[in-house]
Amino acid sequence: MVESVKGIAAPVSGINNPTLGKVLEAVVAASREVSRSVRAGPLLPEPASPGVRNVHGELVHPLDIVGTERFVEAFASSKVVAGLVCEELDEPKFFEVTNPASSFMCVLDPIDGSSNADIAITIGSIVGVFPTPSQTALEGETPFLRSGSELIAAAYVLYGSSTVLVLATPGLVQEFTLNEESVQFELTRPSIQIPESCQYYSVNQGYENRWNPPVRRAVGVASKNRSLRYVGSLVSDFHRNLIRGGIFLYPDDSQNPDGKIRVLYEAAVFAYIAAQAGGASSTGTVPVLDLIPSSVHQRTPLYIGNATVVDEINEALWS
Ligand code: AHM
Ligand code: MG
Repeated sequence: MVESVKGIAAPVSGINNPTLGKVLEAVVAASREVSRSVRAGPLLPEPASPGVRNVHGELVHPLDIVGTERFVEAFASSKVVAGLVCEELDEPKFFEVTNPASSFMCVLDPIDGSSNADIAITIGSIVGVFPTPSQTALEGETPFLRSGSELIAAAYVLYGSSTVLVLATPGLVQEFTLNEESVQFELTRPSIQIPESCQYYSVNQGYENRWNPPVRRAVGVASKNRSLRYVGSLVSDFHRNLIRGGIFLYPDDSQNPDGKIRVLYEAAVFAYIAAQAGGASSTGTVPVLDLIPSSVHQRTPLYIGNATVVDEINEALWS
């Protein structure tokens, strides 16, 4: 346990390494600012160059720009984050650190679910933390081409009806809620375990006619006797399913043969968090945590949440 992480109101369990505590401080500092910008909604000033497209060809929302800038600044000034892969940045970024041997590499989706940003619906930030590899030169994509099983911590922040930070460290998932008055995060769920009962399934059912027969079978299994809930921000759908019990599916389809969700800064991060909370995940072929991407923006089909239902989905895909 570290005694204090700036921006969090109590000692934080699960973080025994003060350097890792600094990474968390950077996440807290950036997300508090992003939270303010999210709450401004359409009152957020337009960026200098609106209408830009990102590396994936998607229109960049002003919040994507703010989110990227705040996290990049926070990681750069932490002096403990040596590198960053960000959804909005074509290439990995590298930063000067005090001690490379004890530094970290982060993966980031600064604003997940940005299609919901203009309609006041919950969006979030997603962060994964890897130790810096000692034998690999810190340049290009190579130091990031590793499986989620190497993550040592992960977090997401939800900008919803309240701002919530969920932090996963080995064997422990905690939730903190931002107290808007003190601007401190306070512990609100000290140890999250995904419920054994699976109430909800989350999938974009509108894509049904694009699915192949095994995927239809898998969705059929996952949906049986469950309520459908789909926000369209993975971070929101994941959070509900983590707390209330559920399963999220974003399969491959005829228009997205690799699915839509990014391996490094979405699937692997959530797979790590789900695993620490007793859940599971699959690409439909392998456990997500075993998947080593061959490029930093690679996509994957994703099935994640209740461990029993993930098994049933795998069985349905391959029967
Ligand atoms: P984004 O990171 O560009 O916002 O895209 C990822 C989002 C996920 O949050 C969400 O689960 C998915 O896209 C929704 O996609 P769709 O509209 O195809 O259902
Ligand atoms: Mg995203």
